[in-house]
Amino acid sequence: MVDKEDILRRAAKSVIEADQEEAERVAREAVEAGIDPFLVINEGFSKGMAEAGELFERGELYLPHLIVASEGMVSAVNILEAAMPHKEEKKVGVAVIGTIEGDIHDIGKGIVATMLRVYGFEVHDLGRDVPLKSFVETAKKVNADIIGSSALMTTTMTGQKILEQELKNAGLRDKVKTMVGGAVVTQRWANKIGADAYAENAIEAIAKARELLD
Ligand code: HCB
Repeated sequence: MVDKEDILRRAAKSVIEADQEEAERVAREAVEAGIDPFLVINEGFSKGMAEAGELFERGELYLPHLIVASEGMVSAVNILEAAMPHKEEKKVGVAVIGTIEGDIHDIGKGIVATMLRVYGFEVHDLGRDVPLKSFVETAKKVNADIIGSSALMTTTMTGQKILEQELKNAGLRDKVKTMVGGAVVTQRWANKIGADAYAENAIEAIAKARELLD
């Protein structure tokens, strides 16, 4: 019998220890045991990544370790995402999502994109290091209802502010809602730059995106 708490603990540990094989094993075991894939991502792998980030900040863990840890988390998340059921049959809205230019962090953005898909959004994921003009052009092209931007660094969060202005310049700001997120981003930042919503995690992102479209 697979113990849920044990799975969550092992998921976090596999990221901290940058053990890709164990990360994939834990993900597969979680799927086989029917444990909510999102719970495993949020309460297991993401917690491990947050702890790895703290160790990195304190100089107790180095960048190459973080890179391997990220690869392990990405493959585990892929296994879990493939097991997520589709919750909505009807299309809820059109979302454009990406990580702001200059920023290559894309794990969290990827999770938000998947969750939006699971909850019925048509998602256009532009990837990472995305030029601001691509957000604007894609939003126009696909007639987006919402743009979700992700920034993990203080140097790139300013791009979210410029994006607000670029959308105004393109005459799109009244037609599209904006949502911001990423480790360094806060509700205060969202208010300051005039974004429509801030989401701390993927679950909140779904709730906020739905609220904005209502
Ligand atoms: Co990176 N890194 N990193 N990093 N990194 C951070 C972000 C620091 C905070 C670590 C630190 O110093 N404490 C720091 C930024 C400092 C700052 O500006 N304040 C940092 C740095 C400095 C760097 C480099 C510059 C390091 C270097 O080269 N010297 C470099 C970046 C180069 C660049 O981008 N140009 C770098 C590189 C890396 C990797 C490659 C090793 C790896 C990224 C791999 C990848 O993404 N493919 C990495 C990682 C993994 C991290 C940490 C440890 C974890 C980030 C992560 O994936 N978290 C991070 C420390 C931290 O965040 N505490 C560290 C897990 C996900 C699930 O959480 O917050 O990203 P999330 O997403 C959540 C949430 O925010 C929300 O929902 C998601 C799911 O729940 N959300 C949204 C996210 N986007 C949203 C968008 C929306 O619209 C709505 C909600």
